[in-house]
Amino acid sequence: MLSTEFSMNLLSKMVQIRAVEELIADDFFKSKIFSFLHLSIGQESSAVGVCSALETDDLVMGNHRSHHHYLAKGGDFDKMVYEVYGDSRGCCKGYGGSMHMLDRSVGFVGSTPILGSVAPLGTGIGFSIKASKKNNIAVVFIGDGAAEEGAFYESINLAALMNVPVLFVIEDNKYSVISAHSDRKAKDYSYPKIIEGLGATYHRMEARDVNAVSKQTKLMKENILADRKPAVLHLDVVRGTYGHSGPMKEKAPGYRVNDTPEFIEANDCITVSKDLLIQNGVEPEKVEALIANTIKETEEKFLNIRNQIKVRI
Ligand SMILES: Cc1ncc(C[n+]2csc(CCOP(=O)(O)OP(=O)(O)O)c2C)c(N)n1
Repeated sequence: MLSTEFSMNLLSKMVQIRAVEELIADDFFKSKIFSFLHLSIGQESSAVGVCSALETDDLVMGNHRSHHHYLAKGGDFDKMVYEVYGDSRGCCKGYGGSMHMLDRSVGFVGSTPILGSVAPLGTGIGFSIKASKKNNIAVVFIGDGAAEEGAFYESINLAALMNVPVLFVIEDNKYSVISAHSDRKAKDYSYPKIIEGLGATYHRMEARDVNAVSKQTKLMKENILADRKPAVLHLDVVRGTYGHSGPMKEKAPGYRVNDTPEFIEANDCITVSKDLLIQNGVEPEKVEALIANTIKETEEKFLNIRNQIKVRI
């Protein structure tokens, strides 16, 4: 059972991530953000839940959509905002932009937008952890589209062969840009058959409840360390109303036929996690105050940084 304080912290972290991404999206056209932008809005619970079960020395990598991974692992807020704007005070000195998050001090060892590349990197990082005899794991976040790259399967195979402590987290928002699973996968495609067939443990769940994600990650980390066997945590997430990339909201896009506004709202991870806290006895006023304070603090912090941005051209 997770403590109320722990669950409130998870909610606050998700709210912080969403608030800063909404501010960045709003500012995108008004200012000179040259970076590509992939928002994690709607998917915050996967990053926050997973990272809440990790220690600093568990090394995490993300992909092209990684603001939430970076902040959830404890990455420096100011350096992230600077990086998105191309400012030299950013976490990659402003050279990388939104798709290149990095904060080694908290065990966030990078994000890479080359789809699938994160998988072999994750196995390599896991191997370095094994070689240094630490009781930690590597964790890589990979989208459902990127998890179709051959490199993903090779990396699981190698990790299983060499007993590498690595957790691959598939963040499955159902789409690869605008292609749904049914457009991309053979009819009988089976995640468990493929992944377990390669020698890894496989678990699939919805990521709406951040606490459930946290508990499952903790369990899988323990098993990886005990069995010295890689694992795949397959998280079903619901992307918010923003498009695949960029700062624009999509209005009833043809490719997201089942993701009606009502469905997206009902499955929103912040709403679901907030409602669960209240159902478990936390006073609604306390939860609302936490959310309001987090948004206010995030806005103040963001504006403070935003006003000092020097754009690198
Ligand atoms: C090797 C490679 N091919 C194509 C792209 C262009 N691209 C960027 S994101 C993306 C879709 C990724 O889908 P998924 O992995 O499911 O992640 P999501 O964007 O849904 O979070 C594509 C095709 C790329 N970055 N790298």
